[in-house]
Amino acid sequence: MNAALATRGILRIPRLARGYAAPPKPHHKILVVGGGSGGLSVANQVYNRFKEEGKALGDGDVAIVDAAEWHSYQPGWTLVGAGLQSKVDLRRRLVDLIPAHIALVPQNVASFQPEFNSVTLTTGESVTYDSLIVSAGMKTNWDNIKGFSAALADYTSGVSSIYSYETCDKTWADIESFRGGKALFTQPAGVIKCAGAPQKIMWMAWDRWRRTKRLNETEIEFVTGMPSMFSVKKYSDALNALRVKRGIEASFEHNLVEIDHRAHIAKFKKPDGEIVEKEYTLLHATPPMGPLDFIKNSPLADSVGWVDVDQFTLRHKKYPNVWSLGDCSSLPTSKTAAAITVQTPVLVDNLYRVAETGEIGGAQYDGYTSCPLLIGYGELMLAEFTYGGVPKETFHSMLGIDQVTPRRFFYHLKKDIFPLTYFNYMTKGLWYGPHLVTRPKYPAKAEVAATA
Ligand code: UQ1
Repeated sequence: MNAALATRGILRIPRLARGYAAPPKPHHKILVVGGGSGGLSVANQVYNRFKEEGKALGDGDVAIVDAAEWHSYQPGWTLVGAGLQSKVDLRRRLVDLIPAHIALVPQNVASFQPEFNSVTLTTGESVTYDSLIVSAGMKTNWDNIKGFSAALADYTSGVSSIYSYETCDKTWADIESFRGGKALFTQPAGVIKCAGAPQKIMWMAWDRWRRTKRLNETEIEFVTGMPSMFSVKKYSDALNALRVKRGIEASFEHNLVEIDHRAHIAKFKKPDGEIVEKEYTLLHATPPMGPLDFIKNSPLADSVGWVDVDQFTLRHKKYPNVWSLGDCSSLPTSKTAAAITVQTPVLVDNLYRVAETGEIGGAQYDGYTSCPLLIGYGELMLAEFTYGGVPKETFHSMLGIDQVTPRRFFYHLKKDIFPLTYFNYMTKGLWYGPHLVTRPKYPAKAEVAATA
């Protein structure tokens, strides 16, 4: 274990930026676009896999393209909003997370030229590759809600969001300074990352106000653009029952479109176009999200703007040396870090076999994703499911536990274990989610349509 990384943030040992990464070159064998959870995991796993097979790549053969100075553990922002974590402990300088054998191209991509195995950077330079892996994340469209940015910038507004590093601590400040009134928690219509987070922060606020005896003067409402509490019926039913039990109101298919933070009014649009106004004292809002423009406007995109990959192999449908995982991909599952832990080894196995034999192997992604639903201090419902919203619960198969029942152990997984495993294992390519630290093995050839 890298002692410097492991202890940073816990013992708070200050240290200088180290600049581990190898320097960029005009051509890299494997070019990874994005230095987030997916990019770091996949770059390291690809390098490690070639090495394990005795085909070690040279220093800088694998490169990550990303201009970001910081890399954030985004699943931790809910913990910050709930007062359980300090946000500075949840980020690292990106360059410090990249080992000496992987290069960092500290620029952003402007466009893709897959016919020429080339990407063009915002500087105008191009970089070529043998294989391209796109793991660039998704865009947060703050400005699609009128008045949102102005409300966030005013510290007296009572409006906050856990969906950015800058604003996640405002959420906790607002929860703590709340003295009763109406609290609204919103979720937009459409695809967002971690679709459970908009309600996790509501459950935590409810529990905080319960413990500090502020619930009597308080009305809470979950106002969501979606038709239900959650996309998987099993968990959705349980969450809805919990909502009723806790006396929380709900409005479904109400999409936040405008915040007037001087008047303390939020405006919602219903599917029929009707605008509904709600007054609030505290508003936790979730911005709408979507594909990044440089991907949407590229030949790699599907009709929506996601990188158009096969949902099982993660290989691009048109360009065979292009792969994608994580939030920017077209994979029809819920966008989470947990999903990336299962997508990464599948992508790596397929890329490795294609590079070595020219033929794809039998590694197939089943759509696994997870949503650790914080519902209070010491309580968490651990949703895990595959394509089609079919539950696939790790601790059910191991111990026969139904994960719809909240547990303290799940809470400690989310609060204490996952942040540690993230920086010590996942960003180094050593974490396989429900498989822990054991790399899953896949058949060399695709089994014919898995005959039942
Ligand atoms: C996981 O591996 C992971 O990454 C560190 C998470 O953090 C965001 C998760 O939320 C989950 C659920 C997993 C999956 C791991 C297990 C042991 C179920």
